[in-house]
Amino acid sequence: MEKTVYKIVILILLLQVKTFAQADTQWFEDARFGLFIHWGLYAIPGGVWDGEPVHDNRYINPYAEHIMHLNKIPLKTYAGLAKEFNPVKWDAKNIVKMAKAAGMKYLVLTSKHHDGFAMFDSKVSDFTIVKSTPYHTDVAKELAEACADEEIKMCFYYSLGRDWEQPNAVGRPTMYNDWDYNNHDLSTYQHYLDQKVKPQLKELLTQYGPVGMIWFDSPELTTVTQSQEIYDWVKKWQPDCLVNTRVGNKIGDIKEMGDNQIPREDVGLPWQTPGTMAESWGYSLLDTKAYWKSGNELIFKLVEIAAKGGNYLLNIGPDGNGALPTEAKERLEILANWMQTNAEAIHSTTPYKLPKNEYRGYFTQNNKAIYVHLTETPENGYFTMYIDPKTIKRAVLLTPKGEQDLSLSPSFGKGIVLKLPSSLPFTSINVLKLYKVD
Ligand code: H79
Repeated sequence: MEKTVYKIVILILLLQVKTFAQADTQWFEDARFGLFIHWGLYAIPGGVWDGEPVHDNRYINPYAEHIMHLNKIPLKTYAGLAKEFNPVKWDAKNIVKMAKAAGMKYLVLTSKHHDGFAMFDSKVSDFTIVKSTPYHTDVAKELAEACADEEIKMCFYYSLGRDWEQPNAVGRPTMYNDWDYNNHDLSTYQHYLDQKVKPQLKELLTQYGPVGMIWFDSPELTTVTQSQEIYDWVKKWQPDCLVNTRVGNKIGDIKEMGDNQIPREDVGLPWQTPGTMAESWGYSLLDTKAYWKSGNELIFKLVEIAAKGGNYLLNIGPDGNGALPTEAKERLEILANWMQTNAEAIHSTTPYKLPKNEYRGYFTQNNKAIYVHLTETPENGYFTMYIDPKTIKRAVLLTPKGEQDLSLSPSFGKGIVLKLPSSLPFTSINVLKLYKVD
């Protein structure tokens, strides 16, 4: 009897530790797909300064949003872009609608990129869209409201270790603003955290309703103590707000992969791949046709990531007028068209591992079904799979007109044979749904 009580007490204690120590990442894992928006003053030059494309031998096509750093543009000159920032074509509601149609469940706005410019109403800085542009509009608020209407989680990107407006944001050599300032004293970094980062994070977490995630970038030389301090600071204002691992030092709730990096297999923890449609994240005139991934390629990436248990955070970069490049719109439409039929094979699914890797496709599952994502179409018109036929009660193809039944028969050994229709609805990936026996 005493032992039982003892066990129960330990169990209760363990459960509490779990609730306190682990953030609830369920909404994030169910989402699988989100929209990244890189937008700031850099959208105006779009990678071209004084008529010259920005050049850097370390890139295939230099990032337009890094132009201030790559060209060592003095802050005073760069800040002059703010006077030209009047994005009359910006339409927050429409962007959120497009994201919703594409099956994206969260949206991440660059509230402050490396240039240090706030795309929200910040009282602790004068370098903001509200104070220093003729537009005077809090676009973060517009997006947050539109997201609330469409039940999309609003999230904010925040450049942590790099801020080229700040003399105290000292980091790795050559990465911070050493063209305007002559401060190389790393000990001043804490002042920057105290005077800009923490107050701005407080604003982001108190002015815009519930925030799904703070998406930190470039921790640079942030120490373990500082990463923990920033992580705790976010939780202080919104305990449910998730933090990605780019807060630094392996701290965070969501494992952030490298930019455009997809891991070989499921990494176990909730994870995310941020990805571009072309090269730059911000709007770039240098992103010519050669650099754009096709809509179908993006579908392949979404499926690969979902099948490995991760999330795809796909980026768009509105231009200086606030308009989306036609290429980005087209791709969002292709994704929306695919998701309209196949979203159930992406949202709220987990990876399904074939016991024998006989087919090079991708698999997801939920309680009701296993989804086979056909990355190649068998030319003989049949699909075979190593699985106990007694566990599958029905097989269908997902089509824009609804589920189309497929003839399902056991194989000679342990497996099933499905007859595919002569024409399949999608040129990218077609999804077979195998209903599990209850
Ligand atoms: O916001 C997007 C990018 O602008 C940002 N992360 C995504 C989400 C990003 N910042 N830095 N990087 C990506 C990697 C590039 C770092 C650089 Fe370099 C350092 C560019 C120039 C110096 C290393 C050395 C890479 C190229 C040369």
